[in-house]
Amino acid sequence: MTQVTRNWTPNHGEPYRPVPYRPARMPAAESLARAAALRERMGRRRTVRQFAADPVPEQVVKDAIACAATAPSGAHQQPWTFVLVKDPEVRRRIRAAAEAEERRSYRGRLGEEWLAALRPLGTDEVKPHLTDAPYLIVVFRQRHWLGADGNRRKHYYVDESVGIAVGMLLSALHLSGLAALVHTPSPMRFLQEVLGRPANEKAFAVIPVGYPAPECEVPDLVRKSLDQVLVEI
Ligand code: IYR
Repeated sequence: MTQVTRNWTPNHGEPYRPVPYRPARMPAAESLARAAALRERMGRRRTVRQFAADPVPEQVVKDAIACAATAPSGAHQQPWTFVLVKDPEVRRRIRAAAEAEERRSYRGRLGEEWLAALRPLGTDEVKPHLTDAPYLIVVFRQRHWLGADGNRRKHYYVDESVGIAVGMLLSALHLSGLAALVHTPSPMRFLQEVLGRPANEKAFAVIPVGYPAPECEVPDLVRKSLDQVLVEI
């Protein structure tokens, strides 16, 4: 596959015109109330591995992707593509290829230290969520783009930018009432082939999206407290 996304330079390389940005200042009391409510709601987000086959309103998923695509990015290059996989046959192909890679990973490729880190979560090479969830969002990072002269041009801070966008995607999905899982089969090259993405795009994560299955269980894990993650100076 030699085709490369022909992308556009932000603003065609011209300086952006400054425009006023004057969002109404939120009163502190409202900020405090919203922040506390958001903290509580985000605290209830859980990674789900058992999905119901029930359909999900497609527009909710598309709106969440549109939210993700508002993420800040290096040089505003927006180096991402979100492939929304609805076709059950394509999901089956992705599952088969992912499980083949994961079998090799769990049977030795990960190494003992990595396997030990995963053991408390009980993950294994069987990935039913890839076919049970009604949608898969496969996120690709664009490592470079193709300039008008046909030469490759670098994108900057690609992993950071795409990571931020995925964080925003997970938040948007959760706040819209949907469950998700960030799945990172390794190596992920098969995704580029199955989904026919151009050579400049590399898969970043596969994100099954749907409702939790009625029998869904999650590990009773503990998050670090604010004290443990926040340093004030
Ligand atoms: N990609 C494998 C292994 C895996 C790795 C990490 I780090 C996890 O947090 C979970 C799983 C898998 O998806 O099973």
